[in-house]
Amino acid sequence: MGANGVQEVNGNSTSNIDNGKSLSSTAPWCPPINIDNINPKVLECQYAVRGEIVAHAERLQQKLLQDPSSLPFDELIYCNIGNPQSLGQQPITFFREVAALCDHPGLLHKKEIQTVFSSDAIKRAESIVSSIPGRATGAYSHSKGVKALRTIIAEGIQNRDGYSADPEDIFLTDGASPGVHMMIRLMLRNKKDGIMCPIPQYPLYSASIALHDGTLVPYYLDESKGWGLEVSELKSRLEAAVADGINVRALVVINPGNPTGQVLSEENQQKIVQFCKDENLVLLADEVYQENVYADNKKFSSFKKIARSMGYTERDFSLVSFHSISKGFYGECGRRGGYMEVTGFDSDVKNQIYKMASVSLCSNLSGQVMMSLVMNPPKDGDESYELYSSERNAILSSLGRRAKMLAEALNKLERVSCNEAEGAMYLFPRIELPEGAMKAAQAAGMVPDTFYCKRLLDATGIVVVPGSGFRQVPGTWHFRITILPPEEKMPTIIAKLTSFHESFMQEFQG
Ligand code: DCS
Repeated sequence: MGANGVQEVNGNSTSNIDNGKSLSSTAPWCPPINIDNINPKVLECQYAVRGEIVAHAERLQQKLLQDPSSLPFDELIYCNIGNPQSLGQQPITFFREVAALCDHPGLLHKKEIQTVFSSDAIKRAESIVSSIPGRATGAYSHSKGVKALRTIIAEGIQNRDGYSADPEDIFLTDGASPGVHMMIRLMLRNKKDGIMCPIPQYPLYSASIALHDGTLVPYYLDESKGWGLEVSELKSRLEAAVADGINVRALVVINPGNPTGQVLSEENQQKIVQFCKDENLVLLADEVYQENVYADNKKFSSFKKIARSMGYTERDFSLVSFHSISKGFYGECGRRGGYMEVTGFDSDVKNQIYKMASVSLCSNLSGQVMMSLVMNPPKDGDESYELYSSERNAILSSLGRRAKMLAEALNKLERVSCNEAEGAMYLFPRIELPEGAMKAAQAAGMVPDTFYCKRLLDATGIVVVPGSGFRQVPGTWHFRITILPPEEKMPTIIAKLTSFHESFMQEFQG
């Protein structure tokens, strides 16, 4: 008998019939893997952006399909995830022209393309295709990504920051997420190793730390100061973790912030760099929203630029910066492209990172191509430049207007306060839930902000994520809503949200 009690049965063929019954029917099959014996770290890991509210939304979607009049709304509005094109955002023409030609290079020999594609897209595609070994986006590449594309990206970083970047430090990834996982996996040896993360945070970090069996060392962003990041808070949280016997190895900073939308000032960034330098921590700079800045008085500066401007170099400061094709004004998140720039690590550690990347062979080539386009868009004077910049500006200015409109509406709601989104794609309003709602949530066995979000979904079809999924100051309640629905739909969404909120408050405040 095998350990799981079924191997002898499996060893016999099902034609082994006893009194007309197969042997396998006598002992019910018990799958070797079940919920009680899978890796407990998988159970521990949570990812609210696709959590229970979204699962409920999917059920409602099915219900609507079967009977469109069964619910008090006629469509689901997915404001739970930063997925711009799923909500109607159009891709950037130049990027798609180059992508199409790279994926079907046979077109490059056809005269007709000159009437359909812009000349600079054709030229760019030809140059990219000829730099890819085998001219094939269907082939594996070097595990760090195609060298010529990494070189373009390094030049893009250099142009952005004014400091040099080395293509050998660039690892192309399927979105920023695999890069984050790789670095966390590299640094965490056991539960005693910790990584400092902002609270609220994007749950990729808490999930990855849980999966890799480390400890999340929280530091809190200050909601009353526009989700400010205070170095005094970093210091006291680090000291507390060290006193608990944790080896803190790295600090994560998300700038612009998700879910909080703040854009750090250069002065603040300098203090963060100095803190990491003094405490000998790796700085993990999540900069996927670097193009999404809306506040007039704010601008994005990369941590690489800040560290270099302070005189820190490859030899005395460890910094990993993450970027992605998923956000910005391009929103190509389904294509999965990203990079991490790994600086200030010994070459033997970099070789280990390369080995880890090699285990997955390479990131997808279409994502690599797109990442190179994001870091090297059309320039003034190129045929596509005018269209490119008008598409880019239209998307970014509309996102800015939507962020403002939604924040204003949220701030008008009773017991709700909301910081503006200086950048990124979300608002994270705080709700003071009345005692009655807290009790009703408890009776329903739900976390209070999940209860609010579920009621909102049931009443309006608007899908948002409870603040508890991002963690928050205990006793405070929030939700995260994207600013991505089309601008013309915003007034309807705001009206639905407002009327739901009023009736919710009426129901529970009495
Ligand atoms: N870092 C941050 C801060 C993010 O918000 C996201 C995605 C990622 C990394 C990873 O994205 P990619 O792997 O696609 O590059 N944001 C998720 C979110 O909060 N909504 O949509 C996805």
